Amino acid sequence: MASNKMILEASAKHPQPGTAFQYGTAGFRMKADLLDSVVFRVGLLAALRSRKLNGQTIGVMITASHNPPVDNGVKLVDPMGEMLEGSWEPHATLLANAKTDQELLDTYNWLAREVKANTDAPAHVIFARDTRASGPRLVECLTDALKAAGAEYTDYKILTTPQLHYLVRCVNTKGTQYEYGEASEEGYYKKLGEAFKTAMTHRKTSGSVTVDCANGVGGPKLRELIKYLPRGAEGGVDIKVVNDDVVNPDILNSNCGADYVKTQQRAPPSSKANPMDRCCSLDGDADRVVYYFIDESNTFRLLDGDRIATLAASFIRDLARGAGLLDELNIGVVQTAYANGASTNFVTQNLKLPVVCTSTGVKHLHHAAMRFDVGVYFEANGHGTVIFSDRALRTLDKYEPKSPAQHDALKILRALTDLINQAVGDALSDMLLVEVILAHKSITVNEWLNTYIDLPNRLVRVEVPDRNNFTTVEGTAERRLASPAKVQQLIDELVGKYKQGRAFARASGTEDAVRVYAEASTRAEADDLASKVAGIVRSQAASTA
Ligand code: 16G
Ligand code: MG
Repeated sequence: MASNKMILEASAKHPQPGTAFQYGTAGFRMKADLLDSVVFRVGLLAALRSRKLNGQTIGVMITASHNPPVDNGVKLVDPMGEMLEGSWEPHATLLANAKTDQELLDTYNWLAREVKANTDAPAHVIFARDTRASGPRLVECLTDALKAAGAEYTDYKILTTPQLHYLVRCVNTKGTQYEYGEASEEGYYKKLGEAFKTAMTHRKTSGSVTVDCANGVGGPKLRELIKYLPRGAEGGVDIKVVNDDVVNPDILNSNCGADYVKTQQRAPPSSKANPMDRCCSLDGDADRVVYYFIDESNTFRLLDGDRIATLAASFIRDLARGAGLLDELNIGVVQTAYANGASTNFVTQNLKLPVVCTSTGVKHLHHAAMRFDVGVYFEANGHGTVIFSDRALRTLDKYEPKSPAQHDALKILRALTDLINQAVGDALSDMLLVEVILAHKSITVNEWLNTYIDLPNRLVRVEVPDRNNFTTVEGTAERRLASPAKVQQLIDELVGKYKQGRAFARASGTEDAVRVYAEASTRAEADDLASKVAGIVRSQAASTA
């Protein structure tokens, strides 16, 4: 039973450090030293959220993903394993910013009345953390809150972010017609392992895949998953695990991992890969993956989230056609404005599938993907998954194949619905999906790359005095600026001068900067466009400061 006195006493152990916090695209994230009170308060909110949702289980993940080891973060997971509902983000911010213990208690009780949650009703919370040194301390802050709020909880210790999302969905669907899987870490491996085996029937991967685990939680979890997967010789896959040292927490995300590879456009310096070897990198909490290889002329070649999306969309479309279900299933692709224009053209013109563009951040893409029967969504940075609607699952379930070929295609499609994490983008599951597709299409990474040619592009980070001066026009998926005045007009006039030119600027949701993206038909033009748009942003930022 929760009591005001218990919350006050527990809160006194975790005072607010006088910092202003904001629940952003990836929850709260910053220097771990500053997070004790934040995590405590997130615990209170998790209990409230569970109570609001009739005692359904809410997840709390403690991680700072690809950030440096001194950082940490915390985010909430809703009952079906999706991100916290947007309307609750301001509640998290409000609790995190209460200055004193009494103000926190008052805000908590006010919030409970506001959302109509009974603070004495049952509450269930499960949580996990990545491998950061600050994790155990932050877990104590969390459990202090859950005890004080009278919530029942389970500590799943160290997990990848997508594993926690999986567990939340399993717990909440247990015993229903939507039962997602066994609510245990082992259940996760078993589900992926069996689906992979089925999807690989009569296929084999060529060579091996080297997986850089960013020295994060993905390393030990991938080693565990491998025990459930058939090897290459058995019609499975040979996986070489590298950068999986989690004993020394200081090397997490250091010169390796998906973020390094994507932003530096190079393989980790530690890589021993030979030309044409298939490689991929996970990020620190294993919810992002990008592929790459070094080509025969020793040039680094990246296969990012756009490439995974086009590969998956083309495979699924072919399977749906093979099964005789192409007209039954509404398949679509969701991207952000950062997707290379060539990938968008490939999907609409070659695959003849619709593309939807949304704002940056997984929750926006996930939401848009839910409007399709099969929604393929990826950010260029490697966050993404494929989600199947209930209608799609029912269609696949009851369909009677009319030929052996249809039977085979249907079998693979059904296996994909289990292989692909339906709750959230999952690097381990996405990596297995790519391996399955490459085996089925019997193509190399080079052939995958040559499916279409990317437009040259450039991303520039512009530091500005106040990024909040840069707002976007609603409904444009952050592709057009509403303010500062005139800035969009200047960008438009400029873009018109470049062949296949496209450029946009938006305020980052995670740091104090404006990001500029530009693409054009040649490298020189893309670079020139990006630097000129950055120049416009800089001068407009200065004039509004
Ligand atoms: C967060 C988002 C990521 C997005 C990035 C954009 C999640 C889990 N993470 O890391 O999807 O690409 O922010 O950062 O949604 P930016 O706003 O600084 O460009
Ligand atoms: Mg991540």
